[in-house]
Amino acid sequence: MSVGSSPDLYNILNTILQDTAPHSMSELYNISFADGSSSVSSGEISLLSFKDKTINTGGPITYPTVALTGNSSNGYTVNASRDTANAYKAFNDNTGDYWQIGTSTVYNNGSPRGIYLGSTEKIPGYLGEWIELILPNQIFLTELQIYCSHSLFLPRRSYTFGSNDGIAYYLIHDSGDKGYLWGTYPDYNTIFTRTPDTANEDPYSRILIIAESLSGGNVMGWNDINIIGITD
Ligand SMILES: [Ca+2]
Repeated sequence: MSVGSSPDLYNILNTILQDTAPHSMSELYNISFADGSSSVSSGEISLLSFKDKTINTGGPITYPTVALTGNSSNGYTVNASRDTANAYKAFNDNTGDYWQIGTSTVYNNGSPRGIYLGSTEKIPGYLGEWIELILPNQIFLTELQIYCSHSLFLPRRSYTFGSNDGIAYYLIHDSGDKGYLWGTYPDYNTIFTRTPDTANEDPYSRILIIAESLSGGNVMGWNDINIIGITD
């Protein structure tokens, strides 16, 4: 649905109520606020939660917009190169658990620290373990954040691809080498920000992250990933 400039939730709800077309509660999942927060959860609407907030229409939205409870959850699907049973834990909004991207036999914990020892190569020419989020809608990626419990586990160099069919992948961003032990922990770290050229690039419903290198560690986890984007 389209809304006017600087709408508040009451206007949106009024629009829905007065519109003869059926509306799904899931439409409300995509509402984010200018202060960075977002709502709604589980189809429940709390008018209080929208009080005094400005709806950020057309602004960046953090995906998934709901905490995933499985690899196929709420219209989202998570795929990963390993530890597949726990892949969704990178998208469950719980920083107390994680998807295990590797161990010291996958990414070196000796010298040189964090280089990839495996042979996984989902995209020809890009070795490294990977995780992919399939969204229910297409987005133009604007930012990628990863929460790790130690800087060792953050990707040192990563490649982020977009796809709409799981077959053809397009490189969206090459982080370059961010250096040994970059970032803060335990915390969300911004892998990159970018300004999409929406007139000339395609939005994607699949976002794939390949980690070419980390900084090291014995058991490396990615506790939470925020995929941030705009829809138009
Ligand atoms: Ca988690």
